[in-house]
Amino acid sequence: MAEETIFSKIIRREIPADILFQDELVTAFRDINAQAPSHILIIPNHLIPTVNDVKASDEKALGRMMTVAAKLAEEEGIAEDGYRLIMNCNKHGGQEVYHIHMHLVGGRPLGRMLA
Ligand code: IU
Repeated sequence: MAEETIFSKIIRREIPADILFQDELVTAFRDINAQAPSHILIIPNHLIPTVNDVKASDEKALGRMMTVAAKLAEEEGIAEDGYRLIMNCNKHGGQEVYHIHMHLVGGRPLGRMLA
């Protein structure tokens, strides 16, 4: 069994976070170290440590992460100008929290860098 991270506590609301959306599959909250005016993390409610661990049975939650990203981008007012969705995997990808998460980053020009 993979070890829980702080994100499981955020999902269960055991520690505070600025949660913008939650349903039976996913949770979205503001990143505590925002890199842009809008920086939101969208995560599955069940623990998947890295993208390498993704299974076909996770597809429903992963699809929901995308629809929630689009909805939140609209709500943040960044949909038209644009934004970036990022998922980091393992050491070279710069992953720090081993519960997969999609970064939704926008609100300023992000340049040509991938991350
Ligand atoms: P990474 O893709 O694993 O590098 O991103 C982890 C992100 O989680 C990073 O941007 C942190 O600022 C963010 N984060 C958070 O929002 N709240 C927390 O309690 C912790 C990390 I720990």
